[in-house]
Amino acid sequence: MLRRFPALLLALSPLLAAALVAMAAPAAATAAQTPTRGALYQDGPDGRYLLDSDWTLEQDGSRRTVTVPNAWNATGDTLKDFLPKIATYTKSFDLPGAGLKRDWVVRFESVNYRATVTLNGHRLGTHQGAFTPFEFVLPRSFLRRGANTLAVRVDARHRTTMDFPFAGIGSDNEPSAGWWPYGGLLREVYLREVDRVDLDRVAVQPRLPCATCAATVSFHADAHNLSADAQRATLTATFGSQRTTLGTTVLSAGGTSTLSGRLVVRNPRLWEPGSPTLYPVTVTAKIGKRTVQTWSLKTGIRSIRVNSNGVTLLNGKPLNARGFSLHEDWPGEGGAQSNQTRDEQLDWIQQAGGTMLRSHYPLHPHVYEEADRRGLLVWDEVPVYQISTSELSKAPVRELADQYLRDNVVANVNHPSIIVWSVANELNAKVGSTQTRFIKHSVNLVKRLDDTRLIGQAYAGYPSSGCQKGYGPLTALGVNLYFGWYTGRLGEIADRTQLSSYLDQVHRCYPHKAIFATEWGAEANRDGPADEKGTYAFQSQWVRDTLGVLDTKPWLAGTTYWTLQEFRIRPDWDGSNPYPTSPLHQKAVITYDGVKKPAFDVLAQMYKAHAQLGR
Ligand code: GCB
Repeated sequence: MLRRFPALLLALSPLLAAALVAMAAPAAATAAQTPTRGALYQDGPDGRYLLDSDWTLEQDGSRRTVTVPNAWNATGDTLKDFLPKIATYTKSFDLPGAGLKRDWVVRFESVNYRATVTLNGHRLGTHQGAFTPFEFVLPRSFLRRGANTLAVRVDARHRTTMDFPFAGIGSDNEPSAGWWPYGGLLREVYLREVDRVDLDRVAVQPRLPCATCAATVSFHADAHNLSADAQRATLTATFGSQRTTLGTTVLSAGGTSTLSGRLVVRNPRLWEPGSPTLYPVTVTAKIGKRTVQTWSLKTGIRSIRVNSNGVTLLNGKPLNARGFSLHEDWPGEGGAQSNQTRDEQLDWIQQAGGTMLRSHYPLHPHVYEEADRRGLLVWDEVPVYQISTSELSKAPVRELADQYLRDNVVANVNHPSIIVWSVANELNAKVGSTQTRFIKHSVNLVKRLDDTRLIGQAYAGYPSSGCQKGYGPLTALGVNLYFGWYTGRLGEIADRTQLSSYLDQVHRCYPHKAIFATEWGAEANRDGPADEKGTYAFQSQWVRDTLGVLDTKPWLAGTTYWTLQEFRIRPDWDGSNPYPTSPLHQKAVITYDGVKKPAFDVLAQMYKAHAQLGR
């Protein structure tokens, strides 16, 4: 569930609660404005208003006016810029729409890392973790006629490695991070106007038993009554030109109910790369004859499964996709990207003939919508990133992992582009009892929310790891392959010619799982000889050799090169390049500034020559 109610208010009367939690409201430096209607992505409920301009950012005793999304350390390459800190964002606004006659919800798409939110000095609640959305209902007793002040204290410092993905100073006293810890309101903030009943979760799940079969579409929607009286609400849904009802429910004041329905689509037009057919969908809530909210989205009908030979089938056709991993990072924007630069990254993937993408964390909804429209497949991962087994054995770590998994599936379940839910990246390559329990639990959690996709995990590929029983419940595996780039323990991956036999070993270990080569990459930032690590020539040859091997594995479900574009990581990163350019990670085939390296063309040529979706 995304929504949080201020805890005290559930038990106390509004007046008493307001008196108890009232704190001095921070003074907003800019004048109140009325937010404009609109959203940065299409799918979702109506009644959204963007809180984007004229936020005041207070940090280290100084104030400036910023536009949200905002990463306070989008520029600056030093350790000081890297080290996560605290800031307060304040926004003054007049209620738009019907104002105090309605109920209001505030929605944050991504805050890194810990958010404490107040409205007019009253605490709304807290949230931990970036990349997934969260919401608070704005109690009527907190709202004012005239200017309202929303304040978000953002604390990007990690208390321990139990806060993840970890970024900061590690136990060895060195900077530690898998990518630059951009701090702030990294994605946009919305106000949502609600006429008594609000739709929160909407899940539309087409199931296609065979490529020529009829599809069954199931609908689940959570309806919340934000008003102080019981409400009788009726939910209906449309899918393309068809219509169904999810039923009528009586919601007590503050109550929630999940309504479900289904319909059959005969002769569906399928979604797949090259032909990404999307159907328009609506879910509508009515009270009496009045429509109080409509949730609109687009989704596609497709199936993804693994056959008895371990070949992954998309709509019954063998899949062997090619693509890129990426990070949300752009010069000047940092991790608070605009839709324009997101589109540029997706354009590059398509220019190279790619049909797939991956990231270490849930991406902005616009990326998924574009992937849906463009016919790009997504390996969708939560940032359960390189967590040690001793950390994974701690209950708060597993609870946070559960939160990420749940919130990711709930937020992104309607995107046909997503074919794999990945529960983690690079936990211990030897799967002991702690990780075995984690995998089983995570798979069950995801399955309860969505059983229409593969469920996977990415791990570092070492021959010495052998076959791991603990991966049993997973239907997909991602193997990260750095043969001939890193050396590994006792040099076990130093030789790139060992890659082919290692991959065959992986396939023999897991003959019935979808196997993706989720990572492979070599750093490059200069001209020089092909046998010198870090040169463009080395990278081009290494890419040719590695992809040449991947191309010989017909059972592979796909691969994503690590990465599309360079990203900022940490001041002392070298990535095994003898001459690194701090703080950049440079395995990408496009520089941070957007210049293609020679290996981009090598990849593009090979990607385009490869059959990614068979017949
Ligand atoms: C990995 C990680 C990725 C790193 C990459 C590297 O296995 O999953 O986050 O950036 O290796 O370059 O070392």
